[in-house]
Amino acid sequence: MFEHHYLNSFDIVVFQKAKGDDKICGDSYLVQADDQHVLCAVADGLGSGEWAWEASSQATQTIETYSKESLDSVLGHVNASLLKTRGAVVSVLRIAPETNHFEFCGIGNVNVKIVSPDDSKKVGHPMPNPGFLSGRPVDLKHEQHYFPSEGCFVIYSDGIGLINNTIKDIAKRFEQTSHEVFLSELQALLSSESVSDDMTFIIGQHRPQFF
Ligand SMILES: [Mn+2]
Repeated sequence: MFEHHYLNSFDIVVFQKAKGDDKICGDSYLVQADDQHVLCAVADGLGSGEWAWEASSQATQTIETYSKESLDSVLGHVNASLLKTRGAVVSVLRIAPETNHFEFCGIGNVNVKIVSPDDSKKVGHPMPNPGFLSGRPVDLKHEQHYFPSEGCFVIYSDGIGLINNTIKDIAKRFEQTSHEVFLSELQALLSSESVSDDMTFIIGQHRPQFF
């Protein structure tokens, strides 16, 4: 499954695939924008199939409902909403391109990386909190960092086993090629590198010159 979004000067591509021949993907995602922000979230439901999907889709619906609040508060609502489910790991990224900063809050193994177009510039590395959300009390810290102009972000579930260096190469290719070429390269890479799990991969680049 592929999707393109052009939101608030961001060019965003989503790739999602269920584990093996499964019909239901246990991951869910959300991509949305308002005047000042772009928000992306990936939730990976514990286990697989319908139960996993139930938890992860509940998580992204709750994020959508509370998306104006601080991200630790958003994930607090998500936690409460997952009480009767198996639970999920979730990461939420909210970027404000005009003020060059981003907020991040995550729990568990959904990775987020920020890549600067200019390698000499330092960018923050968001770190998810340990654990998962299933209605039990959790300690949620949220972070704020600098987001570079024309910077790139990726957010992906653990069905994708990509390491830091590869992410930089992927971001470069996203900048340099058409979406079609990019997606075929990404699929080839994922079929060689990924583990057997549901996978969701979202990449976005700030491209103010296009809008
Ligand atoms: Mn997973």
